[in-house]
Amino acid sequence: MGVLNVTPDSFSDGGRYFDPVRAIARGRAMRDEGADLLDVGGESTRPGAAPVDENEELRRVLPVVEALAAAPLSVDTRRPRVMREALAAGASMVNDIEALRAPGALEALAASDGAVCLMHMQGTPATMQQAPAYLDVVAEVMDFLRERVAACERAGIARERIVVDPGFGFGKTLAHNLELVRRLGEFATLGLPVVAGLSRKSMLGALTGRPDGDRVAASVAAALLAAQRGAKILRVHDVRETRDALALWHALATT
Ligand code: HH2
Repeated sequence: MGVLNVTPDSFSDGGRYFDPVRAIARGRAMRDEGADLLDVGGESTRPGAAPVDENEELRRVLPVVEALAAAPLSVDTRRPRVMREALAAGASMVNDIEALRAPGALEALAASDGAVCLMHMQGTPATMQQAPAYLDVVAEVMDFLRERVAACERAGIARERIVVDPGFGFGKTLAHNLELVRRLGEFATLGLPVVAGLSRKSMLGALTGRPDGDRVAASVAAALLAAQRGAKILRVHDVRETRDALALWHALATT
């Protein structure tokens, strides 16, 4: 899954693809590099980010979704209206960091045949990194995801349409993130495809001492480690480099 942030302020690529023409070109380039899915977002959710106006979010994402929706594409949003309009414009999946908790979000998905990525987050982007706390981060994240899957099923969204994501960096300390990577294999018990989004995140900066523009090597390593622990969808900025690493692992696994 290639990350396409149509925002002026995303943490690692904010502003680079804010112009829709550049965003569309970047989406096509990521597909050429081997992305099976693009994730188009119009609102930064980096720690401390302020919410974006709904009309502004639509203005950012819709032209890009329309231009790229001939192949699989998800829209990264928490807003039911953006979900509905993006699905109507051809998006095949909604990627929601709030796991469809906004009023009307379950209904927006249920009224479509789109897929959904349910992500765990403790708190909100504005405050989530202030004091994240868990007794057992893996158990609590899995309990939350189980509950959201059940809510989806009650709303009429079949399991076949659902993927889950532990939400690296969303209300988690470095120790929590490392524990989630270490025990990512346990998420297989949910019986659904697992998404892992570690690309360029601050935990990689904390471990390497590198700024967000210089975390490609750590990101590729993180993606590979997540894949080896069972992640089926890797949310990455650096598609070509991640593909190369996966090619090596697959060759070793299949020869
Ligand atoms: N991470 C970000 C945004 N959306 N969605 C899922 N499912 N999983 C993630 O880990 C995830 C996500 C944050 O990264 P990015 O889009 O690069 O930055 P920003 O939120 O600043 O736009």
